[in-house]
Amino acid sequence: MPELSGVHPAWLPPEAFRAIGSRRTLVLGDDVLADTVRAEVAHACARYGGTLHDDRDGAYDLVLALDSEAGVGPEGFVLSRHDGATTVVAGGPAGLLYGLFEVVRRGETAFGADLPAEAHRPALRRRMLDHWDNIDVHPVMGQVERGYAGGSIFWREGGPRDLTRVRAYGRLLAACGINAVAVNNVNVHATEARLLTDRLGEVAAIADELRPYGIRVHLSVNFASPVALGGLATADPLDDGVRAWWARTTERVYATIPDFGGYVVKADSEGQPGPFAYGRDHADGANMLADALAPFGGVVHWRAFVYDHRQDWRDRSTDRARAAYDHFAPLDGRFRDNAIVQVKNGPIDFQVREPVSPVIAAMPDTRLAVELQVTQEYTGQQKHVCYLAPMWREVLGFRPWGPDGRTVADVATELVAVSNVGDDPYWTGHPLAQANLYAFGRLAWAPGLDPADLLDEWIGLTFPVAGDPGRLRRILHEIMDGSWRTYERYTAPLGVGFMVRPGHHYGPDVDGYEYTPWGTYHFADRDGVGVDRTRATGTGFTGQYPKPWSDVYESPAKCPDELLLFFHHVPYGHVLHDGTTVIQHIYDTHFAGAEQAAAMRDRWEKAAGDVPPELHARVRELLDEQVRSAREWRDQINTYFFRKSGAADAHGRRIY
Ligand code: GCW
Repeated sequence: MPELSGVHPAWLPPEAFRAIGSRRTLVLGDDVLADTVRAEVAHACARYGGTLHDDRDGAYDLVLALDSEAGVGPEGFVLSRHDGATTVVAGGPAGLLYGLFEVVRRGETAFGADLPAEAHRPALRRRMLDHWDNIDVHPVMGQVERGYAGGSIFWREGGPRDLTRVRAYGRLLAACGINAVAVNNVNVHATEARLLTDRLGEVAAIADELRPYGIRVHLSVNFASPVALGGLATADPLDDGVRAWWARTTERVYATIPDFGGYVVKADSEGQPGPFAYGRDHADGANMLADALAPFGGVVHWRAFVYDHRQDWRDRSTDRARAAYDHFAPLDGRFRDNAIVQVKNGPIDFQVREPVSPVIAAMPDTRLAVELQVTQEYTGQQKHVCYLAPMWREVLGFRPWGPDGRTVADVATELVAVSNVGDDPYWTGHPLAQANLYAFGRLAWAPGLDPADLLDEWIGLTFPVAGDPGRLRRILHEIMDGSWRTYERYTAPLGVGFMVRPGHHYGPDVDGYEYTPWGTYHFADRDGVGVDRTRATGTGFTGQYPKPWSDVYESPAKCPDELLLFFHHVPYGHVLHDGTTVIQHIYDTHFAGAEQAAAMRDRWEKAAGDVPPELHARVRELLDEQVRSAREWRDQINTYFFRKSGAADAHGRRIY
């Protein structure tokens, strides 16, 4: 448990271990993860005066032991307390580790009142973070694509870096339940492609650091590797030579990293190579890699983020929202068991508000991973406070087949997210963005958890307050609980997306993408705004949903307001369910959102004595930027729609 100088401890400051560290603890088990648990306890005891034991005969305050018959799976554990002893009985070594962190989370309460046996096990078997890290620094994208927290924690200036921090990272991830990490960008450039072959040692070194925390390493690979790295004439997935190349290459990977997790692939998407060049489909491509990985127990994550990024904006028949379903739904049933189709939560691209992707309900015979974006590409780029757990909770709890059907969390076999971590001292750039990383892991473990409770957990661990802990908690809840909706208010009205600056995606630019090839349009004209995706008169996208949603979304009267303009093109005078018109809603939400951003900044001032001064100053500076940016959004959006519609604000506020 490296304590790193100059690096914020996030949700594992030494104080988080106070309750354990001052007690007598018995740890039983003899594998690498049990060793980690022992090391954690020993470290805490050295600080707080408790003791670590390995002898069953004795009186202990905390017992952590293994029992494969516990009935909670290899990662689960049963927690209980009676007769003055708290017990964690784990189904496997990983359960021991997760049990320890559950006790950490509870702190003193874990050693208070008796607790009847509580079984804990993860809802999703793989809980994975994808890094979009490059080895080289890209002239436009920087080192981490869509990274807002500095450079990569894995590589610096073209080579591997000191990995001490990666061990600490693994520890943080294990403490919130994450068990897999893909280390490199899904856009696999020439240098990074070699991580599969002659630079594999760099991946092995990362795996060594993460292994003690139960985290397996995955690698993004370039589909054209047989050509680029192997010197073959083709990367055709049905070609015997190509298949043999992948089999050989994969065998070498496992010889070096025996617990390697598998490959992540972005194919035929935004210019990445894929099976289409050879007249093959995504199942052919994914299955070839799945076959290479199967003998070693590996998996391939094959991304469904496939669409035409060279669309002619004049072409009204192509709808980017339809693309993933059109490509993948017909392939259901054809993917191998160890090929996992990885679907973004929404049909477009991580916008602040999107419906749930219809692909999730369309592939009953395929293993699906749902992909979220923790890095805040479209949600304020870690300059804005935007606590995303409420959005993810909505996604995971969405019932594609209606109120009596299963949820997204029931359908998905795993949850993946794009990491928001870099080499920044606070890990995530914005110190409060740590909460998103924490909440992602916890929701992947237990999708039913309440976002406000998760925030509470995170606050309690991260800010051990000397003074009045209630005040800081209150302030952070006031700032963060509703921050996603606040961000939505001052940016994206009623499900319109992509009104951002092209390229870097920060700040407003209403028409920035309107006449581009990217397929992300709002179609605002003098009469109305929104995308007609109905079956009756539009692109037919609503038909990709099962009932009742195919009917709900089809009807402008039934469609939830927050998605109205995602599914319909309506006049500015269209009346929403709350009685306001669309244009008045745009004005009202943008004025309110900008005001709420300013109120966040005022609240934060009151926390000045409750957090370290540098952290307070960093957040204050960022809030200044958030307030400035929210005003800019307010004024550009309001002015744009005022000029288009000519409709005055009912309250006569200033529009330019
Ligand atoms: O959101 C978009 C990003 C790209 C990213 C792509 C993807 C890694 O703008 O930077 O590429 O999605 O998910 O593949």
